[in-house]
Amino acid sequence: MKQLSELVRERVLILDGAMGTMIQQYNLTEKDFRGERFAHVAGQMKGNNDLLCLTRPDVIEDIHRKYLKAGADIIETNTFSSTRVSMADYHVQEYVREMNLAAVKLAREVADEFTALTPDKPRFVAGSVGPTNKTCSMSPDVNNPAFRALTYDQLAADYQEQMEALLEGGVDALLIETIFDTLNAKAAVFAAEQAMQTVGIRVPLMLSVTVSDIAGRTLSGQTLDAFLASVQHADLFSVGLNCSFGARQLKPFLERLAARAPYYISAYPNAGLPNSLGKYDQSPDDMAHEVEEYVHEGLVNIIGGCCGTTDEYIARYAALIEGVSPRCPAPKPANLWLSGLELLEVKPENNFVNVGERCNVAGSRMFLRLINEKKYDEALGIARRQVEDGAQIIDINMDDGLLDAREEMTTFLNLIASEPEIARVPVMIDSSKWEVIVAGLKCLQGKSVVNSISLKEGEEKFLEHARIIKRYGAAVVVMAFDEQGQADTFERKIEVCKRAYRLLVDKINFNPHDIIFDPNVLAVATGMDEHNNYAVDFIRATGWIRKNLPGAHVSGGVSNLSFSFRGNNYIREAMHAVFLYHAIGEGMDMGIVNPATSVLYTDIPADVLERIEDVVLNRRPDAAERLIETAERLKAEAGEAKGTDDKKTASGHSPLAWREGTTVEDRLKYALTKGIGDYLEEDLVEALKLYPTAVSIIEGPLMAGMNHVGDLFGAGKMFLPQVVKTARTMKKAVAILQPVIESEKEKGTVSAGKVLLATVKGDVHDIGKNIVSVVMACNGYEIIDLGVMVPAETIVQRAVEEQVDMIGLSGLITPSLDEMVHVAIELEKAGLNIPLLIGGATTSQLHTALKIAPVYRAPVVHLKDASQNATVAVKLMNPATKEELEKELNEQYAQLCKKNQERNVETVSLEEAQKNKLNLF
Ligand code: THG
Repeated sequence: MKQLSELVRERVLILDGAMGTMIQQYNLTEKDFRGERFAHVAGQMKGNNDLLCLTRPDVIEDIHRKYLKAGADIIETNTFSSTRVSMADYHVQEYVREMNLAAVKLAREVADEFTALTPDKPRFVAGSVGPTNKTCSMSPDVNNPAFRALTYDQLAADYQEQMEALLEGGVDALLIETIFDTLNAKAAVFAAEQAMQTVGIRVPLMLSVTVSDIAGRTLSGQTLDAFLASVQHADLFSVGLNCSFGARQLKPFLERLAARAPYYISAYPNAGLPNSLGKYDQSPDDMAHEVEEYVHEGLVNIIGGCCGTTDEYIARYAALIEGVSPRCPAPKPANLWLSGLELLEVKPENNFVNVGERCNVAGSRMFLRLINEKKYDEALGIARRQVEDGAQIIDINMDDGLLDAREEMTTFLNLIASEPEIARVPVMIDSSKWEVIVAGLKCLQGKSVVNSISLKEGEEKFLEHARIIKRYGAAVVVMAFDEQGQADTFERKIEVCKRAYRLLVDKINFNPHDIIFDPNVLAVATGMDEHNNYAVDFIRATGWIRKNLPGAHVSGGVSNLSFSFRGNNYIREAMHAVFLYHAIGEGMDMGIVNPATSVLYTDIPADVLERIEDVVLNRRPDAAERLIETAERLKAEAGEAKGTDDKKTASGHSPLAWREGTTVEDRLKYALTKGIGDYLEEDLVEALKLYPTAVSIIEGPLMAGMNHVGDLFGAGKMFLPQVVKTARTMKKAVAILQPVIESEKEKGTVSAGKVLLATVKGDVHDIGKNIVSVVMACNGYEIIDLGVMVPAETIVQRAVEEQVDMIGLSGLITPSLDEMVHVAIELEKAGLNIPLLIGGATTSQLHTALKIAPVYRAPVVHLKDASQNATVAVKLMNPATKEELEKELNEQYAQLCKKNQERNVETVSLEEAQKNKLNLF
């Protein structure tokens, strides 16, 4: 029988369609989901599709059979959420192993049955592994962006448990799908390797990403190029895209992926975009028509369907692939790929990559002080400034005797993850402590650089560490140290680097492009003759490495060179410029530097240049003395003139154009959009003089800023982490205004209110709701978050007890729409008149108008995305604006109902789907 890896070279393969859409057709009840066995488990079980493998195996088997009949070559196990962490929502986490085993058995038996009928068309089973219900890269806690609901280790352990069962059960491939956070995906890839090793079976590994905005980024903010760099270490069979949008809208992103990915490409889009009632109503023929373009343009190797697709859709595919030769994977990258939220490709032609050195407790007194005092905002400012100044990577070092380096590294990297302007670039994890490096690797969704490893403790330790780095998917700086110590001559440097290279490449198959040699930049002009040739030896070794160790890069800590000239920044910077000029000429393509340096090689006066080159190139024995002389002369001349550093604030934002000659409204809007908190205090003090109350500042300029953010987001010009960051800035602004609001309250002025939030019964998706909670809390509302799967009775009861001002209902899946209607009916029955906010991917204004608003007397507002909540809430809190809003809503709803009678189904535009994005999860 042919293997998957053979067949994929012969033709385009067909994957099955959605499991959830099919299950819905069986109209199963709570009882079906529970069976006898889970009759007494608390909470609701309806919606726990994976449990059906145990309670209604006949249904799942039937679905598999339908997809195989429709022509699927590969069917997926019904295990998308069969991990401990996801199943804990239903209190059945103890059964995950059994669920996975049962799921494979069901799929395996039907697939084998079909293979036996047509042995020339073998059928395969892919173990479905979803993203889980938690994200490793974002904090669900408003007050603590460094917090994580789930750690890499917990997640990897849960994945491993699931994957071991899938492998033991006999899957032909593992499909890690609907990836929205690359750190989750990296934990899954890590777990897959562990599981395959433990079980002793290797199967092809398939990844499938879901993009969540029209700019083609993942929910955690990465571009697809950056994603590819992040998973480059994995031995992948295929990558692809699923869910997100319909086939047409997904195509540009698929093209992007197919152009770069050296793997087979899969695509399984939704059946178009959801309509206003949350249904996918693209017809099988329409969808097939769009997927046909993928096939005929040679974009794909594997096609299938996601939300809204059924066996009818898949049945159309066989005709599409006939006679079409499959796509060949793109060539393997011949450059170093690194990533933060964006890709950094280190190519020969872009000659030099700046690594910012300033986030180093050993290399910056200011940074050390800030970390010691836990002033993380300001410490982040140093990182942000470096990126603004042109750093393409930032080095982070927390090695200090009095710090818990591991904890500080974790905290700082988690904080960076919520700062999109910083997280844009890759991180270099700088530590001499191995456990700090590993802790760092577990925090980063991008492909980072480990700084560093060396042969100083021998080959075994060196290779052990390199293997682990490879498994976590990072590049590595190798210092030219060995058992004898630091290599300080040309001969020693090349000997050590050559040995390290051969070990890495030959013994453990380390990607040569991922190796960055550091032949040791050591201080010159120290007064010791043995040190005079250090720079020359470094530069020569650089040339040798670049010629003789193909693929490898050369970097170094440039500022070390000038330690003898501490206190004279101009001479130091000029020395660095001279050193880099010569080293880059020999092929040094990275360097740890102060990116704010302003001295250019060509600007150094001839006389000074000559003396510096005498030192750097070791051209005369008295070079050091002569340079010291020059340094002293320059210092005397410069007098009090100090370094350039003082002009900027610690946070890294120069007091720039945006603050000058602009109105306070403009400045507040700018600060909110960019997420800059530094000047809020002074701007708000100014605003308080112009506005009657603190609340009116929130409602006015601050809300205008938030609305602007909403617009930019809707237009695909901002992505989620940026929005979350602006919400945090809003929180800061509200916190500054809080004391004033309190005093206004005493005087009887209205303030923010109390909001109850809940994901409705039957639904466990809460990322969108949590974002709403962050945004509202940032706007000064008191949030009572009831969590997920909340029954209507609980919502009514708590709303009464807590005397809330409004209730927000969230849901992702289609059945939640009905549940929301149910909640509204219960609120009505209880005689309540508390406004209702409706949000979530499948919700729509039309559904709200047709189904929810009519059953409840209070205003029911549909919100397209989280950024709207605060604006609407403000209106609801003020009786006058509330009345206005109610009138507006009534008119809008009446119109919608009328229009709907005329034209039954209305499909949302891509822009609208995009606006829904915040509620996608
Ligand atoms: N190779 C590799 N990694 C490294 C180094 C290296 N990491 C650390 C270091 N060396 C590179 N980073 C710095 C950072 C700051 C300085 C030097 C190297 C520096 N700082 C000022 C000083 O000490 O005078 C401090 C200034 C201040 O306190 O603000 O020079 O070689 N792989």
